[in-house]
Amino acid sequence: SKKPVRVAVTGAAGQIGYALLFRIASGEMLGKDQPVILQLLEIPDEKAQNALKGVIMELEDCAFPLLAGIEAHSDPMTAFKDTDFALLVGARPRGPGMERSDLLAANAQIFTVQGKALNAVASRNVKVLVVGNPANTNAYIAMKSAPDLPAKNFTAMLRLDHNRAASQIAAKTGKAVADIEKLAVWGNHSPTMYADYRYATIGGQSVKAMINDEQWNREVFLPTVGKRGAAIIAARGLSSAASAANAAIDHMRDWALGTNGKWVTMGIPSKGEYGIPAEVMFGYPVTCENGEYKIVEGLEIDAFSQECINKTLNELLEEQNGVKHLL
Ligand code: NAX
Repeated sequence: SKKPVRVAVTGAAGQIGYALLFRIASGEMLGKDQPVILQLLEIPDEKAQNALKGVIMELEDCAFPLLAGIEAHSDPMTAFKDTDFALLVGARPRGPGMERSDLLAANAQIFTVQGKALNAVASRNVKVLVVGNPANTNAYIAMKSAPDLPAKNFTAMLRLDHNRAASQIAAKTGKAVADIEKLAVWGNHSPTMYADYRYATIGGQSVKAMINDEQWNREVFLPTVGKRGAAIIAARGLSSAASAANAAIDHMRDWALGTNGKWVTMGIPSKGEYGIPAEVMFGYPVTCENGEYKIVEGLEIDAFSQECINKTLNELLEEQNGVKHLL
């Protein structure tokens, strides 16, 4: 049987953590033949550490055959030791009266510390996924704080936006979500993201031609996908957790095990593709093979798409500028 791999998860006692850990431990992320050791990080706060203990008791009680070990941590320097995968879910939420700049600064603090810890103790091949918001900028900060690790190992979660877009398209066309290919989401994980179905196909047929309604694209589809998180908060009284955890599983599984040529969306550091400045953590269509992602290149960007991409890029550059002095 395979040697266990180490999977670190931060914010492990939070609501995404609760929807995520059991699926990782059951083999849904890395395969039904891959044992895992969970290295769970929570803040030192007694309440959080107690909650983490409770989650660990439940993980134990599942008696997962693939779960080769569970560790509880309050320090990233031990939580990230030799880790092969790191899912950075824990972040500072926006409190009442908190300015955007305060939120950026609080998260910059967390992700500088965690980036440095990864740099110091993680496996040199660690695959990092940042879920905690602002996800792209937090991933950028962690990457910049880990100069000894390859920049390409740091990614941000755009997969929830991708999956939301796919489900809206399936509903609109009456087709199966599993049959949608070549969907892309560009930019920031925020309402400015640009979900782009111009190249998408279902059963080889063009989705754009099938829908044939540019007004629906601009006035219904894009706002629905962009504001889906807010719609879920309004309905549920809590932010999306199960769908976010599911997207994190999808992101890591596809990165590690490959997509068989299928396009997925990942937030990754730009190397200048599509005119995005280098190092910006940007949502791109990618394919994955042998543990590496590759940007789908050569897509034509029309005027409307360029406008959308510029908008989400400008927002990201603003966020990045807001934290530059803290790095
Ligand atoms: P919760 O507040 O339920 O859980 C967060 C947990 O993180 C808490 O238990 C907290 O103690 C812990 N935490 C905070 N700072 C930490 C640190 N420095 N080290 C370790 N643990 C720490 O939030 P939850 O609903 O689980 O959401 C987590 C994050 O995901 C939030 O930032 C949220 O905005 C973000 N999301 C990102 C999404 C994406 O697509 N990228 C979608 C879903 C979600 O909104």
